[in-house]
Amino acid sequence: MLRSDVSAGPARTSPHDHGAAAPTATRDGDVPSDEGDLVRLLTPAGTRLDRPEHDPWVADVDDDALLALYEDMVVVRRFDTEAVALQRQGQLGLWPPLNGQEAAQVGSARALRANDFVFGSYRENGVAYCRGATPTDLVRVWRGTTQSGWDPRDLNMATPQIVVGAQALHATGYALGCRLDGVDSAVVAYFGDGATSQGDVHEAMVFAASGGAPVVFFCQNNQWAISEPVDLQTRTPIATRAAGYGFPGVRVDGNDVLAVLAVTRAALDRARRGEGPTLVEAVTYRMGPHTTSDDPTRYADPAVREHWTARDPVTRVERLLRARGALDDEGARAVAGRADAFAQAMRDGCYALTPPPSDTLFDHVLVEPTAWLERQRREHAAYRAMLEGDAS
Ligand SMILES: Cc1ncc(C[n+]2csc(CCOP(=O)(O)OP(=O)(O)O)c2C)c(N)n1
Ligand SMILES: [Mg+2]
Repeated sequence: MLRSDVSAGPARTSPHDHGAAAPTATRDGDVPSDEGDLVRLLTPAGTRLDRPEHDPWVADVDDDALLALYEDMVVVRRFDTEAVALQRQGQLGLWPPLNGQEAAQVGSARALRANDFVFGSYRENGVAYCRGATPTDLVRVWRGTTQSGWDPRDLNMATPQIVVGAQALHATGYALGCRLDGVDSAVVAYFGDGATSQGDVHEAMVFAASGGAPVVFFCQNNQWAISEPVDLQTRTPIATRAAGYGFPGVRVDGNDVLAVLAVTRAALDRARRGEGPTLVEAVTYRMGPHTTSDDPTRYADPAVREHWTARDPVTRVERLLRARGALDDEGARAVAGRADAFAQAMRDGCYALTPPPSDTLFDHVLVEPTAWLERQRREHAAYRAMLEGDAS
């Protein structure tokens, strides 16, 4: 059972007592097909479960559609690995890995329509990929050559938010605007378990409930806020908090792409029907560091990581596809080849990004220049000239 299943449970007893109990293998060595109150449609062994309440939401997902979800996850994992390598090689300043969270991101993002709008944190690069970000879009900000990686209007997705939880407010505001405009768009706010401790997220939920905003609050509970475990931050499952705001909350196996797709589609549909927000808690695990600046070996228990390795989001879909005869070695190699090509394009695009002139920093601060800003621009130019004079 997941630790955050325990409502009002006791405080953590050791720094390693977090995230998951010891794995309980079944006789055939599989992990349990059911875990607590999680919505799950696909077991870690790749067995499709019958869940009459949720099945209709994914009734259209045939083998081809499942293959597409599998390929999305393989590509996302592959470019995430490439970005980490680029950072280690000094080509990116920082990267927030999403390893382990592929199903949560792909399943939810593929539930969206083109005219829906997404507000994410810094970790939603898998979502950005599904929204149509190019390989280069994904690294622009992390290389530090621009202040935003893409034009939000092109992807209907805001650029990464670093201020933890702030995007929940932006999402609620945008969703209230959609309602006032009478348009058929819904909004998703992505944030982490740690962000639910922020006042911004609370305020966003209060306003969304009051205004019946067509917004889905999608919490990826990856069990960590940097090195802070989730069970320090909440004594109840995060999804149960929704009841206090007066809208539904659902806990889903965040490593099950089908279940995530189903519950997100249902929540978006509810939003579009004018019935207001839903909180989705996708229970997953951050398999890597918080960012490339972090060292989780100082605080994360390797046994817990093993527990989650047995619940890998990509492996279970691959198992189902192979069992159905929809994927063989040759097919898997072809998918891996396309993932490699995307990663190579990301690397090539990264190398081609050159720093802009440093005084462009001042260009987008305010729409109309002010004397104060112009003075700073002049001072900066003088400083640069002094450095260049020193160098010659
Ligand atoms: C308002 C604010 N406080 C603190 C930070 C520093 N910070 C960056 S990420 C992070 C943890 C967020 O954890 P969570 O919401 O679970 O998201 P995850 O990183 O796990 O995806 C913190 C505390 C910040 N960026 N913004
Ligand atoms: Mg987290």
